[in-house]
Amino acid sequence: MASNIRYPYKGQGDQGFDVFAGAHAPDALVGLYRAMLRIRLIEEEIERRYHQDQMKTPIHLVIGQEAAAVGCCSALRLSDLVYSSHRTHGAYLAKGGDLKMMLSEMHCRINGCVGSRGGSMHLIDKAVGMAGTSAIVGGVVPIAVGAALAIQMKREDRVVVVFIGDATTEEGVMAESLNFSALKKVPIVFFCENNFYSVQSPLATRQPARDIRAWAESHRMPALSVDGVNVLAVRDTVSKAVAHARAGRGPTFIEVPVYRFRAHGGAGDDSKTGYRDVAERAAWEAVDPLLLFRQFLARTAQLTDASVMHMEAEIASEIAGAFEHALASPNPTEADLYRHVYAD
Ligand SMILES: Cc1ncc(C[n+]2csc(CCOP(=O)(O)OP(=O)(O)O)c2C)c(N)n1
Repeated sequence: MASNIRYPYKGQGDQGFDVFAGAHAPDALVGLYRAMLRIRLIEEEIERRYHQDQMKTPIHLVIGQEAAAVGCCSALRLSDLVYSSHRTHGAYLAKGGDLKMMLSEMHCRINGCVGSRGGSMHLIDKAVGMAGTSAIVGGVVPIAVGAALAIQMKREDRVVVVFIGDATTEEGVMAESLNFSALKKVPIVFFCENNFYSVQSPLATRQPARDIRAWAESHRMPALSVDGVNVLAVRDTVSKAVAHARAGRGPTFIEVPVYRFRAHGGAGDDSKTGYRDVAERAAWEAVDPLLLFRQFLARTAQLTDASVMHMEAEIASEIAGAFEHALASPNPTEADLYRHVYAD
């Protein structure tokens, strides 16, 4: 099977928590775990209900990639802006996007976060800086660069992070965006979740054997790699890139190796179709970001089974309430179709 997979490597995930933990209050560490757990449980409930066909939207689950979203967004301020591609759920929730509005959107209700026009691939919540997403691979990247340019021109004290996948680095607009950002030193972080697949095509069938990080660096900007299953390492690396941008020193590219435990789209896993090895997925599941961090927090006496059960119950109740809210929400009317339409 053609593959450029370099991870998981020996000791991944577990090796790093001690290194970073000292910089955080224990409450903050538990908060990061809770944020990842919340995304996992929301995703599992979406997956569980998806076959009921009440959610009228494609979905791209982030189960397995939670440490990347939470580590990244926890390094940002509310006023910072996040843009993302089609795999939106993690970034939206980690940036603080409203769950009820997200689920209403996924049920095509008028009180959805974009008024039932976008579905799961277009989650926006401007109140928390979740600024824009696009289903067109690479489409959001120049929009994010433009937002960073506007911030620079208006001398605002904020930064932009754009979530992209490994396949996005194959789009022409990516080279233009890296070039322009490096030239103008706009305050942006390119956050590349490399999950090694584009739909069902492995990296090796799409790119020559190259190091994505080094490719980005060749555009004359700092480029870093960070262990995407270690929430603290991700947070630390993004914090450095954000400080660099805030200081007016321009963009940073971060490559974040991760693995999606589910299919490219929809519910369940699609490994049985043969495009990826079931054993490969199992190796990554052994370094599940939630599992490793929970083990670390238990070992350092910051989390107990009872406290996790309490968290799970609280989150389950929030999720049930949010689904109830979405299902009880009104559908758009015909008149709603014409709102935001400016041409005859
Ligand atoms: C311009 C464009 N080409 C193709 C597609 C179809 N498509 C949707 S998602 C996807 C894979 C994108 O992979 P990646 O950017 O690595 O993100 P991932 O899905 O792995 O998170 C493709 C090819 C698209 N939406 N837009």
